[in-house]
Amino acid sequence: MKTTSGIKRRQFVQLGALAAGATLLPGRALSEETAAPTLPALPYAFAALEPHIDARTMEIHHGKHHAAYIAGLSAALTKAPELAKKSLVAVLAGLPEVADESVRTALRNHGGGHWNHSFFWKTLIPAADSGAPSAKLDAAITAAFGSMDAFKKSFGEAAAKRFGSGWAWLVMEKGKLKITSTPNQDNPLMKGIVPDTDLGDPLLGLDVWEHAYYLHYQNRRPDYISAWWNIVNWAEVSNRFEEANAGA
Ligand code: MN3
Repeated sequence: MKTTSGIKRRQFVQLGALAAGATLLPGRALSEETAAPTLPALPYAFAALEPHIDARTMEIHHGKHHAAYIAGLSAALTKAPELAKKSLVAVLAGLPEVADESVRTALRNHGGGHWNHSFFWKTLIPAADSGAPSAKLDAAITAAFGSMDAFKKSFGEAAAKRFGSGWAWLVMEKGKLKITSTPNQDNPLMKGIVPDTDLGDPLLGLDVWEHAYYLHYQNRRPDYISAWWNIVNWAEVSNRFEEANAGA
């Protein structure tokens, strides 16, 4: 398979009418042009991730929460039309340069929310198709964390320890894998917003906002985290690893 750099690939998440692609799932084919970001379709049915994530949670998470980030991002872009010409990744990486604080905050929260959720939907797949990491990714995880089990334990701890709302991430930075965690809708692309030590190419991200699990798991976040491993799309994560390697 022909590989592309991580940067090139992430540029598929485009923001505005002048960008050729208004479809917003990373890597999705470009098909239509719109003036504002739109909600990407889920690549599976709401019920497809059961019993690990229930259909109602998916329906609300995608149709209400993700939609709200898109509405907020669209509203922010009307106040910063020059940014609508850029890729979302470029906007997120350039947040400190946005002078207007209310626009910057809206882009951080809603632009981050849109990117994170587009990434999250593609990170998931019905359990029967979850698969396994590629041999190269498996070897890199073992080299970095000792074993796959040790990696899952550390990642799960990062997700469980995140106080309040946020995300746990596996990222690649300068050829090295690391586990990070960010609050709210921040992510490892937000240079100048999150600590430099938390930056990198995201390979895997877990949403630990209560809206992601509360209907089914209530306060049992650790149960959600351990169930979530059953529906990780390892082929997608392995592709991201290849692309991050190619772009490193
Ligand atoms: Mn969410």
